[in-house]
Amino acid sequence: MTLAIRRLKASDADFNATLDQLLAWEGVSSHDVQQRVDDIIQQVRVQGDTAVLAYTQQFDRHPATDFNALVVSQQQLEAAFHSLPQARREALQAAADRVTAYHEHQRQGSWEYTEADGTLLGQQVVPLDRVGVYVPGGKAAYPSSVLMNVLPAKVAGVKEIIMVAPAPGGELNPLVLGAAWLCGVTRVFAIGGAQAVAALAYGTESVPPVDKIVGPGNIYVATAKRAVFGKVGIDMIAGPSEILVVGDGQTDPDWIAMDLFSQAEHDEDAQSILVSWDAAWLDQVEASINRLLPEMERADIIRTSLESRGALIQVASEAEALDMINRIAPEHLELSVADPKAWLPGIRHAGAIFMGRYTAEAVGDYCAGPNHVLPTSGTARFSSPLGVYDFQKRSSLIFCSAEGADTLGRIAGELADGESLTAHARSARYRVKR
Ligand code: HSO
Ligand code: ZN
Repeated sequence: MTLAIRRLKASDADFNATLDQLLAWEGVSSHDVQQRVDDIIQQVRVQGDTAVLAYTQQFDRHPATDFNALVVSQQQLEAAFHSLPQARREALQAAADRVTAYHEHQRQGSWEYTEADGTLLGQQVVPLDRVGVYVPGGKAAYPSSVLMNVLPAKVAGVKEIIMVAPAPGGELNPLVLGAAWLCGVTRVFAIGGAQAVAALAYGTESVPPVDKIVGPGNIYVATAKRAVFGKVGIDMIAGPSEILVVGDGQTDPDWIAMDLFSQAEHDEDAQSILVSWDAAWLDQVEASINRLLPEMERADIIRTSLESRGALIQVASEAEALDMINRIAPEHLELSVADPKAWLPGIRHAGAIFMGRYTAEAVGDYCAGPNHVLPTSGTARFSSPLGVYDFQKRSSLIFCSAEGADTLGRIAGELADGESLTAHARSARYRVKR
């Protein structure tokens, strides 16, 4: 059965409306989900471990009868790591080293400068104290995501990293545990869902409260993260995975078909779009898609994703392709063209840019080095990949010399008078030389 992926032409009269519809993604949760999540959070706040255990028994069918059975020890993590085949362990290690090396470039330092009168101004950068990392269960239990969420926090200097991961039926994924051990996660709890997010945000007898929660999750987790935001920081609310490939028609169509599959196989709502000004090549890629699809383990997911949210778009020119990039603001952009560097000055919105024919987006998911937690659903217009800066924060530094206090005291006093804030004015003027 051939796959019915959309073929669109940017010159078609209804193209803009069709594209808008295709890109629309409603990540908002229903009123019903919100109420259940609020209820779970409330129960966890009041009853702590008892509530978390009860929900874990109910939702994850976890056999634990005591909260202690949900605590995963360092010995278990280490054993999980060593239970992996050697090649897998080495690949995890190589990926971890590369991700760490990349993120070390992101570390921001403190800075200061001194004005002529001796007044010093600056910024002191410190890591967050304690961070919670959510790792989903089931279909989306990715060890690579453990690396991508934990390692930037490590590089930032976060001392305590608390990981939560649901264990359906009591089963945890050994690759996830092994990755946690490799990254040096401080503590792991086999809990998930809104109850785990609530436990991390408010703390329980066993789970220490964290300062920020990162990591992807289902609608309950996303809704819970939104609900606890303010009490703790959160990273982002991630939508389904997306890839936009722009091709000049010179790359092997099989490679491109597989790149489109690679994100489509994440889930039915994932989005894979190909743009080119070479119509004959689009036909070839479509033929590759149809030939290769039956070979995929997740053929059904890929089919649904490509048919419901995928597209092959023919544009008139490179300039039109560039417009398309900035309009879509994709999570992943693959520039399968001869001179990808020449495109960079024009690209305003993209989470990660994969440059050239040899750069498969999939290597970025695992081991190139940059983070695979990226802005989705057009949020690349205003946000950036997860990074070390998400685990650092800044304090402003102000030191007034006696002379500086005089200069600044006069200015502040005048402005405070304008706001009728007498104490402000006087506080500043006390330090003004008489
Ligand atoms: N492409 C996903 C990350 C991932 N891929 C994990 C494979 N494993 C993020 O958009
Ligand atoms: Zn992926």
